[in-house]
Amino acid sequence: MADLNTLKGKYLAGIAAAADEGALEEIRLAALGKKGEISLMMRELGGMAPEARQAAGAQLNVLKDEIDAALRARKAGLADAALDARLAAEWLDVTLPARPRRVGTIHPVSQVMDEVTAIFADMGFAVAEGPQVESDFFNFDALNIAPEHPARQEHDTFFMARAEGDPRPPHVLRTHTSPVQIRAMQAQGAPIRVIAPGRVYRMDMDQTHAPMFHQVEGLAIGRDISMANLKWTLEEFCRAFFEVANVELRFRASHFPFTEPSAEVDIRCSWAGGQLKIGEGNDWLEILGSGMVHPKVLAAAGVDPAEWQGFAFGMGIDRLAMLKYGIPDLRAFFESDLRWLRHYGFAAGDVPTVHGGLSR
Ligand code: 2NL
Repeated sequence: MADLNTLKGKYLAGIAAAADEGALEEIRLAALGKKGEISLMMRELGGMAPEARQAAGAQLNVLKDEIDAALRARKAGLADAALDARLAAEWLDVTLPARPRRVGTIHPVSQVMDEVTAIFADMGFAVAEGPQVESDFFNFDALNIAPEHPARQEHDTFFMARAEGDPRPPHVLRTHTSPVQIRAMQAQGAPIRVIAPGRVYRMDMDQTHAPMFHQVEGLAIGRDISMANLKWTLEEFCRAFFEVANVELRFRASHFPFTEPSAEVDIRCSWAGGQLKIGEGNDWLEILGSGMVHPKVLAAAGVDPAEWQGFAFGMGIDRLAMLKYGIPDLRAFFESDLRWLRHYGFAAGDVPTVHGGLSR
């Protein structure tokens, strides 16, 4: 029988030198496999004399256990080393701040809507909404826009289809959000303070006009609300919206069927160097239309004009967004160009508030 110490030395050296699990398995098969060296020697015990068999058997069993233990220890050592290597290679500092990755952006029109809403909410105005397909009555009649009034053509209204022979006037895509305020007055009565932001539609399409655009109208009705309250409200709005301490407004006499008197409002600005600065310079920029709500409009909305009066105003959101954020072309607003949206869009988490800042 081969010298067991030589065998032991050979296998333990092999095990110590094995570089991976595959090499260990080869050694196990060579020693302890069915046809392994130790297993064959065990089989030879059968032909031995009883005393010799007992001594050799015990020695072989010891050797077998030693090799087995060495295999297990080396296997565990290799696994530990592999884990250590992975831990060293794949470490990650989970305390590092996350890299912010924006998923989509807030469109400048939505941003300005949110800003305007936040400013007027701060002054006690509720937000009202209404249908975009509106009846002839709410879009025109209730607003003192008579059937033959030129505004009905000027507006270039989108009319909905009617069944042939239906004598009723067709519904329209609302040309302003005023009908929302008529509905709010009908539902709530006076006193009332609401703004109505939303989409409006007019048949118009060029560099500065789109067939769908956005408007915010505002309405404040009370027992003694005057033009003075209108002026303060609009000044306060402009200060907050344009984020400048000083604004100067100019009221120009104008005409709307739904207000009397009516005024268009300009804001002092400078275009020096092609850049708009609000509150300084010698230019004037028209930003909105306004006036005292016409008594006929109050009456059409179920509010007694002998008891109640108030102001209303309307402004275009898209143009305000272009002015405030330096956006040159209106048509890009509705093209859904991702590069444009990433450039002009706002982070979704930055909700505008009057106290926390409107835009960053
Ligand atoms: C403009 C002018 C204006 C109004 C809208 C209004 C609403 C009701 C009653 C009376 Cl319910 N008026 N809205 C008043 C004056 C002007 O808009 O240039 N908008 C872009």
